[in-house]
Amino acid sequence: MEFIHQPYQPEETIAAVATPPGEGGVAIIRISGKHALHVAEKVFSGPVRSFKTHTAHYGNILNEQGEVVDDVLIIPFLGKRSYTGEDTVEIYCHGGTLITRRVLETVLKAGARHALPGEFTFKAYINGKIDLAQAEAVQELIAAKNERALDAAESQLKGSLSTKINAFQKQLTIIAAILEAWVDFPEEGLEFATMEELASDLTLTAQEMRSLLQTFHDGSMIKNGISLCLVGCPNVGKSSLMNALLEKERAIVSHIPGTTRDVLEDSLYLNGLNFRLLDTAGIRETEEVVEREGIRRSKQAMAEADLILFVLDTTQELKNEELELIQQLPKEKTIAIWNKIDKAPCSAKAPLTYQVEISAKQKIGLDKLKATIDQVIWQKGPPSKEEVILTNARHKEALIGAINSVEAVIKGLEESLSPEFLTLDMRQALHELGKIIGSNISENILTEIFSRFCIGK
Ligand SMILES: Nc1nc2c(ncn2[C@@H]2O[C@H](COP(=O)(O)OP(=O)(O)OP(=O)(O)O)[C@@H](O)[C@H]2O)c(=O)[nH]1
Ligand SMILES: [Mg+2]
Repeated sequence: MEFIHQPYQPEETIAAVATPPGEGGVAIIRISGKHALHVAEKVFSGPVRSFKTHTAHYGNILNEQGEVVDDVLIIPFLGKRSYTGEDTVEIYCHGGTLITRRVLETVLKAGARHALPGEFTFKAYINGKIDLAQAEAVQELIAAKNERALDAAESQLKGSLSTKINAFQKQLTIIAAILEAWVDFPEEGLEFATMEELASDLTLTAQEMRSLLQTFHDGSMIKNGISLCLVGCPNVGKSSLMNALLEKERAIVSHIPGTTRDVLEDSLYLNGLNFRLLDTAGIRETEEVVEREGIRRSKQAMAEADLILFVLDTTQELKNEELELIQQLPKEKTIAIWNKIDKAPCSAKAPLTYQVEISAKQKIGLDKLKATIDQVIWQKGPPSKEEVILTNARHKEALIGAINSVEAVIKGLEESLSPEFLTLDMRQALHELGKIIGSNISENILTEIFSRFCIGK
């Protein structure tokens, strides 16, 4: 992205519409930079430079000819006390597409440059208001599709992840310093700690880093949604259950076995999370070409699913196909669903950990099913609002890199490797951690991160 590269001048004053495009009650135009007050004073009917920070003032936006463009509210945010960490002025104008554009054009004519996507947040980052992990959290906050993703992004924006990474850096820096001293003054030996002490400190840090890494599983479910796949023999009621969960007639239901031929997909919002619900063709032996292809797709969807809803018919004996399926299904992510309990009480049981009895047709037992889905997803209980969870693949990669380097140092200490080698790995570990919060980050990565933002943010 061009603003990361030369001739980018961070002191340039930029402006953009900060609210989404389209019509609304109010639109906000944000001006940020050294000359933000000067630009605002040129277009506003009042003495902007004499306004106190964080105070609202009513007046008019005037064009070069002195004609009124719109009547607005204007708020200056001075110095460090702004989103970007530099003088910022926000103009609250009427929220029409045309009027907003006119106000923005007037501001640009007065000397501001149109901001690039993510440039306000980029300024906040280079002005030290936030670190890189927090800047990325801004993007995740805007893109959050469910309550939990929003909680995770909010906590990351407040700096919870950064605090944790800082703590790791601190612990590793102390050990790195001891090792570096050892390299510089080998004759003095390891002065401040024994090899065993260093190895045990590092092991502890590596353990903490690994537990943060483990949160990525939850983090990516929260952020990217969870795939939930309905499987079973024909006619057991998979499509009926899909419709019951979605509360609409999405899939065709009939008494003829083999009704569903293809994988059907819809989105479902449940317990604060986003799901992709998949209905599949009933699995059975068949020579029919289309149905065979449907069944192949069922098995593929099943293999890729995060969670499997294995539907069984309470009124029928377990079939051979079902017994075979039970053998193949991953127990930790499968829920056996005994359907049609309105017709007969459930007597059979399958050797699976999670079992629920329902009637898709009469909508009985659905709450119990939803609770079981929750239970299977959060095997160790759902993360609390305060818990730091890793949601970003870039952070995960860097953390893995750091853990590998720390483990190399531990191994090196155990094998009494020369300290020069150990310091190299220590530096690498610190470098990897630095990538997460942006203390040593390449231009390419910055470009990649900020180009995902929208203009005005
Ligand atoms: N009594 C009763 N009938 C049900 C229930 N759920 C489904 N059915 C009936 O069972 C038949 C099959 O339902 P579907 O939902 O089409 O079954 P399916 O598993 O999708 O079948 P295929 O698409 O052929 O694999 C229909 O006649 C449904 O009305 C239930 O809870 N109780
Ligand atoms: Mg079906």
